[in-house]
Amino acid sequence: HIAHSREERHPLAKAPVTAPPNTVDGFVKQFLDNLNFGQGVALSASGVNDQYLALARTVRDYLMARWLETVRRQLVSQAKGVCYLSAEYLLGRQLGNSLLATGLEDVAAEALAECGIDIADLRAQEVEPGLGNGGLGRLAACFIDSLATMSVPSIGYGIRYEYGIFRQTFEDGQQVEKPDRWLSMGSPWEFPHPEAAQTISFGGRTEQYDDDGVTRTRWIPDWDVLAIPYNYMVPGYLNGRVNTLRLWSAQATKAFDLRIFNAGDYAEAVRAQTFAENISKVLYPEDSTPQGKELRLQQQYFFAAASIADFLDVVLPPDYDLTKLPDRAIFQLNDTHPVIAVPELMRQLVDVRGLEWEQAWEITQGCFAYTCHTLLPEALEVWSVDLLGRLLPRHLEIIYRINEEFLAAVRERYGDDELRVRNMSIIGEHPERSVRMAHLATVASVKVNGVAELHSQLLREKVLHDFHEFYPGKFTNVTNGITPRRFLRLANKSLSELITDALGPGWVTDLDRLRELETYAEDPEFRERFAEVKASNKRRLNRVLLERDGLEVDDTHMLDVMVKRLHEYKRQMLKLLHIVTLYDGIVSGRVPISEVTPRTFIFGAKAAPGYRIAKDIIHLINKVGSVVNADPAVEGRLKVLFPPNYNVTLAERIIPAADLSEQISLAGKEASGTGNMKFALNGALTIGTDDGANVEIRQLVGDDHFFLFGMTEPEVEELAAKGYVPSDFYRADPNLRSAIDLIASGAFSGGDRSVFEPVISNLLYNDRFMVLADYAAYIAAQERVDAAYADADTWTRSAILNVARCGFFSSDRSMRDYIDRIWHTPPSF
Ligand code: GPV
Repeated sequence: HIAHSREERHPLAKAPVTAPPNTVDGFVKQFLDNLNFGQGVALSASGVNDQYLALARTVRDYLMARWLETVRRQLVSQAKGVCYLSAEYLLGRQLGNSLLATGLEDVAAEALAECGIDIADLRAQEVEPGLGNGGLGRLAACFIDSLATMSVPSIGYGIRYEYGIFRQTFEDGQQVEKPDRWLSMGSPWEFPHPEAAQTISFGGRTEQYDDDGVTRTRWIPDWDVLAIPYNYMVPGYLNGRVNTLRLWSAQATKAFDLRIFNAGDYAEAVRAQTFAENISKVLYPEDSTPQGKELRLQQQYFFAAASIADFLDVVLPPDYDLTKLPDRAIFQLNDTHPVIAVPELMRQLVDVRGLEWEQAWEITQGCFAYTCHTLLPEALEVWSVDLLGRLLPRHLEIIYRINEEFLAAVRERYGDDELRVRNMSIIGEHPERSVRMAHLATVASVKVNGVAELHSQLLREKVLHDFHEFYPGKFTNVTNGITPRRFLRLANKSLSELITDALGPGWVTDLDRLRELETYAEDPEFRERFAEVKASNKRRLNRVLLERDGLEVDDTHMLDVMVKRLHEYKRQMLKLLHIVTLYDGIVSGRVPISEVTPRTFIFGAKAAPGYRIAKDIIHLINKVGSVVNADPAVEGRLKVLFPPNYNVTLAERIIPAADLSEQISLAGKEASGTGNMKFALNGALTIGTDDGANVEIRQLVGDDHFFLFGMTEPEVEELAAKGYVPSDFYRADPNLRSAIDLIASGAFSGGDRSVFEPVISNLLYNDRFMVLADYAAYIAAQERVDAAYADADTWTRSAILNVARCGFFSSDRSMRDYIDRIWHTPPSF
């Protein structure tokens, strides 16, 4: 246990911990101390990495008093708090955010300048912790930022992957993955606590035993590993609060070596260690498409069990009355990845702490809430009973019993409606017997939420329809959000200054205040300043991409951006067909070059390493780019840029520079999207389908300031029902046919027609996400974009209105919704 209320003996320890003086001199002293005593180098002998690490530790020192105080107050108040359980946190760089949260940006820059150091060089040294794949992981990072800023008692639990999302490189236009060695240059933001390790067990069998006349079950596992907590600070914005993110790292136990491997064999013992430590070695790079790998289930149980044990044993005071747990904690399940925490809490309560099953189940059902992030059937996690039973035999028994009682209740309600029972069962039978984690999560949770209005509606009406009927009131919506600290204030300093000039400070934590910009949209001088901000962000992006990748961004071009994971349903192919159509128009002579709006297209996208067609599409984008960019007939009016390794750091540079935001998923497939919000808040206009949070963006900004196109979700359903034949669209539309034929002809593959044949036949004969069906509408919408962009001043007005009307998408608002509808955890101090 944390030293729960121990009297400090030394008078110095009784005094509150204080931060170093908030002055340039104070900062210099702390920095030099960290450099000399922490890094062990003199300033004159120090390199950039030494200096970066010393700077990081200095900012940390300023946060420390607040962190200790936050922990102390929570210990005293025992207020209800949120345990956010997430397998991913896509944090982005820490230094800039910490300087912002402490209000030290200017002091630090000046202090370092006095030491002859440009702080920008040190910022550039930081390798971002890429402990997530995409939207889901970034959402978790935004949420913990908002919780800290809103002073909500909360702790984030997750995995400290030694290797985060792979570093993407291109070789001859094809994606090649390199390991992300993010820890190799030092990790100044983390605090390991080996003394607070938890032992996590796996495998073995269960047995029943007699406990004073009561039959109980115990689990006799085969092997175990240690879970070592690493704490990270989560600073609130200028509010003196610092919450905790606790990430678990796997380490071998002695018992482990003995049990599975022969003692005395040194090489075997080391192999055992490697085996154990594999658990937190690497982030699985599949976004929305779980592969059902054993190591992944190990990861999930590892962090879920460590987090539950940590909360019960370390965070709660000793002898806590566990029947009160629902008044003290809510475990928020970020998708199904942590759902194994449900049977784990049951096991803790029943097997370890001796509660009755019924009582334990009531507690458990009061402590969990589940967020679903998808509609794609292949993204709904299932674990084969075989695998789960081998790895976690006791948990499988618990899941079976939960299911038995649940299905009994279903039968009681509906009679012997066996079809319904089969559809709702936590256990699926086809193609193999497996545990449906979304069903388990739904049964166990107080609330189930989708992540945008349309998504929540489709969950209720389709994916989890039977559950909605069975548990009316359990389902709710919380539309996603993004933190305005990182994605506006930090990423777009010039726009932030313009906003502050107009509105004064305060909007950063009260984003609805951006509404007040509406009147400024009518002010020509303000519009001019806004346009200059956009242009300067393009120039900054040009500098970044030039240095990073040797790519050039022309600040007179419209910047048309599609950045997100590469997924067929997101339809990067549709964007590419637009580009090929424009190019085809020029080279065929159908469109005079003078009529082509100069555009730079930027793509950013990683593909899961085993996702063949996604990698082919990356290859094709790069090849189209090489041809278009080099063709003199284009006269530089079209440029296709695909900087490799799109990540949070690059997003912070690209998004503020964008004019046009591409949000073109097939309606009904993108649960929410969050990039869409980041672009709109930074003054890009959206071209988008009626999908995910696009729907809400359009409702807020208005149809005149949003380029809507494509089928609606019901229209998609209708087309699917009557039988979608993509080649019909190919035959009927000469522009589409010509663009596809151009790719098929080998024009982008040195004449080799075989290279992109799989992409082409996938489009013509499969096209699961109906790219061809939406092509004509998309091209027409892009023509409306060109026409609108021709009137620069009107475009700028629309851009300002996008900023003014998107305050709703602050993750502070998302957190308020979770608090009001699900958590009931009021702010604390
Ligand atoms: I499931 N999402 C993700 O990034 N990874 C996943 O494994 C799954 C969902 C995304 C959705 O695709 C986005 O629409 C959504 O905005 C995001 O989660 C956050 O909710």
